[in-house]
Amino acid sequence: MTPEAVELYESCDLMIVVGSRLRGNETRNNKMPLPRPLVQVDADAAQGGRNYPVEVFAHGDAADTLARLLVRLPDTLDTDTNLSFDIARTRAAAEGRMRDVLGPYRILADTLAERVFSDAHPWVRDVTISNSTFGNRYVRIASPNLGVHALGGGIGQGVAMGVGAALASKEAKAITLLGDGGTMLGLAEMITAVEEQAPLVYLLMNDKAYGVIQNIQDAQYDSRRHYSALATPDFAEFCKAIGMPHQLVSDISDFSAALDEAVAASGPRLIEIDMCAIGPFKEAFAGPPAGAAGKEA
Ligand SMILES: Cc1ncc(C[n+]2csc(CCOP(=O)(O)OP(=O)(O)O)c2C)c(N)n1
Repeated sequence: MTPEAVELYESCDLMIVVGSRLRGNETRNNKMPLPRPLVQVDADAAQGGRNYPVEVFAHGDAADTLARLLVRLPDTLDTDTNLSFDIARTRAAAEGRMRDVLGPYRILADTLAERVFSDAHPWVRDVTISNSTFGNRYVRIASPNLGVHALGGGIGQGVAMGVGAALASKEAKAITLLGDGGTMLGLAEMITAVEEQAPLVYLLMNDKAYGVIQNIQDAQYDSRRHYSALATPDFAEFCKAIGMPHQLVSDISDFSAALDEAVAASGPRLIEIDMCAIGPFKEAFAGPPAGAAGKEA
C-alpha cells in the first residue's frame, strides 16, 4: 500500500493475484486502485471477489492453476522489459522508507531479516506494531510454511502458536514476536512452552501499552488516552517463577548477541526489548491509513 506500489500498479495492465485475500490492511481499506483486468486464484471458493470485484476468479490450488496457465502461454511473453526493474525499484524504495520509519528498531528488523531467512527459522508473530511495520513486510521466510500469524488479527494467539511452531520444527528454533498486551492474553501458554521445553525464542516488545491503540488515540482522538496504558507484571520475575530464561535488552545494539545466545540455547527463552528505555519508533504507526471519514483504523 505504499505510494510507490500505487504508482507501479497504475502502470500495469493486468494483475494476477494468487492466494492473497487482498485484506484491507494491505490495500488502504480495500480502496487502493489495482490494475485491471484483475484475475484472482484461490483454493477457497468463498474468497472469490470477496474484498475486490474481479474480472476472473479461478477456483483452484495455486501450483496446479499456475502450471495449467503456463502450458497455455507462449514460450516468450510480449511484456514490458522494464517491468522487473520497476518492481525491484519499487520494492527497494518501499523498504528504504519502512526502515527509516523504524528509528532505533531498524537494527532489530535488519538482524531478524538476516537470521530468520538464512537459518530458516519459523517466524511467528502476534498482532503488534513491530509486526505490522516490519515483521509482516520486511522479514523474509525461507519457505512458505515457516510464516505463522493469526489472519483474523486477534491479539494473544501468537504465544500458543509459537509453541506449536516450535514443536513442529525439526531444524530451527521458532522465533516468536510479541507485544506486551498480546502476551498478557496468552500468558499461560508460556508455562506450556517450559513444560514441553519447546525450542522457542519469544521476542517481547515491551512498551507497557497497547501501543497501536495509544497511537490511534493520539492520531484521531486528540490524544485522549483511555485504557491503553497497561499494568503488566515484571517479566523477569514472571519468567523466573515459571523457569524460563529471560534476557532484558535495554540497548538495541545488544540485540544481535542476545538473539544468538537464545537461539544457541536449548528450550524456550524470552528476550524482552525494553522499548521505554530504547525509545519510540521514528514515526508512530496508527493502523492502516484511515478512510475519508478518518475513523476507520
Ligand atoms: C482479542 C483482541 N482484542 C483487542 C484487539 C484490538 N487490538 C489490536 S492491537 C492491540 C494492542 C496490542 O498491544 P501490544 O500487544 O502491546 O502491541 P503494541 O500495539 O504495543 O505493539 C489491540 C488491543 C485485538 N486485535 N484482538
